[in-house]
Amino acid sequence: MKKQVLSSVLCATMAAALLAGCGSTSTGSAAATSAAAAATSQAAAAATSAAAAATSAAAAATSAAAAASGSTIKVGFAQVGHESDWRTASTNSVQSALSKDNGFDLEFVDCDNDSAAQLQAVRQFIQDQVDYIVIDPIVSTGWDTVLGEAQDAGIPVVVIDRTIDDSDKYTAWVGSEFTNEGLAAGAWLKEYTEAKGIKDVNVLVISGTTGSSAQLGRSKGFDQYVTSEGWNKLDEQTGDFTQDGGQQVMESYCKSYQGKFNVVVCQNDNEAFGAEQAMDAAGVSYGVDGDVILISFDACTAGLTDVLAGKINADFQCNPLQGPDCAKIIKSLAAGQTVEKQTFMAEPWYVHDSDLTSITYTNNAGQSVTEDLVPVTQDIVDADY
Ligand code: GZL
Repeated sequence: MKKQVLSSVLCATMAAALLAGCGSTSTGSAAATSAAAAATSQAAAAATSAAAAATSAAAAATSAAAAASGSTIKVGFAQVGHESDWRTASTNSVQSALSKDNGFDLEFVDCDNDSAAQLQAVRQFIQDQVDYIVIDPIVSTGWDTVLGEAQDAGIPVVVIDRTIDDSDKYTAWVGSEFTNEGLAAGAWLKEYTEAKGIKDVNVLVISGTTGSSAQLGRSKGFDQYVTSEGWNKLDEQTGDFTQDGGQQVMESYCKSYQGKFNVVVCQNDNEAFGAEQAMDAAGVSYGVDGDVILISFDACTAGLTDVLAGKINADFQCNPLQGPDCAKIIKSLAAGQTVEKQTFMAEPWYVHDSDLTSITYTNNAGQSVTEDLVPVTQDIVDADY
């Protein structure tokens, strides 16, 4: 059944419950992103627990309606893969929000970081005549043809996390402003090196999956500071968002640039864990008491644990919990309502030291923003995704 007609009670319950929780904002501009990103750790922790409460409240309301209507919403989800802690949290968030109890029949495909397999999965969903398709696109291009096929089949597409940059034939997107993540990292490094009196900044970058919007945005944002501050970026190679990838690249860097670098930027926590292993083996000290400043992205639980321990100096969160928003969007569409084209996730910037309390930078929308830096505590680690 293509359309799920839900009672106004269910929609009101869903809207109230989910608006209380998942820390996202619906906006056409990045302004709300920067405001939301200023959320404190307590707000983030509260949002996490509220999101859990919201999801269970919505489940109760939705399962009643689904039982009453006797139908469920069939959804095909083509996930990037299983490359990182972040990805595991993303998969769990979508699977728990689009569960049978919540009125969904979810067809899940792990595309194992293979773009051809991901396109094939979407075409299979079209063949299976699902009601909706959810995609987390491995790379940001090559999508217009298959999205046109979904459109011709009358199947709305919801994109989560990474962006599709060569087509707008999808109904909604929920995710992060990746360029702002890179800009925030650059703004923090500027403040940090100035406060520490570090004049020569020699940077090595371990980037994410080449061509993914997360990699493109983080590189674009950080490189604006490399240029404006005159930092010396010695090299940038992809670690493909994996721990093995981060370790292999860092092993090579330790040989090629021995004694020449004092900053390592890893575009996700799993790469940072691999880089730590390689620097340990090479006898290179890093972190708040080391010779090398280590910057990471995602701020997963294990990443924040390393920030608390002083191994990672700063970790720029990328929020993986798009499940509740995804469910809310699909339920709204099933009820014949319109939805925002873009929904940005709220995401704090975490640091070890508390001497710097905020950063000010010009975000990707050209606005000057000031955002909190959140010193990591055990409570924050315990409340994380
Ligand atoms: C970013 C997400 C990235 C994470 C990585 O939104 O797509 O992919 O930063 C993950 O950990 O593998």
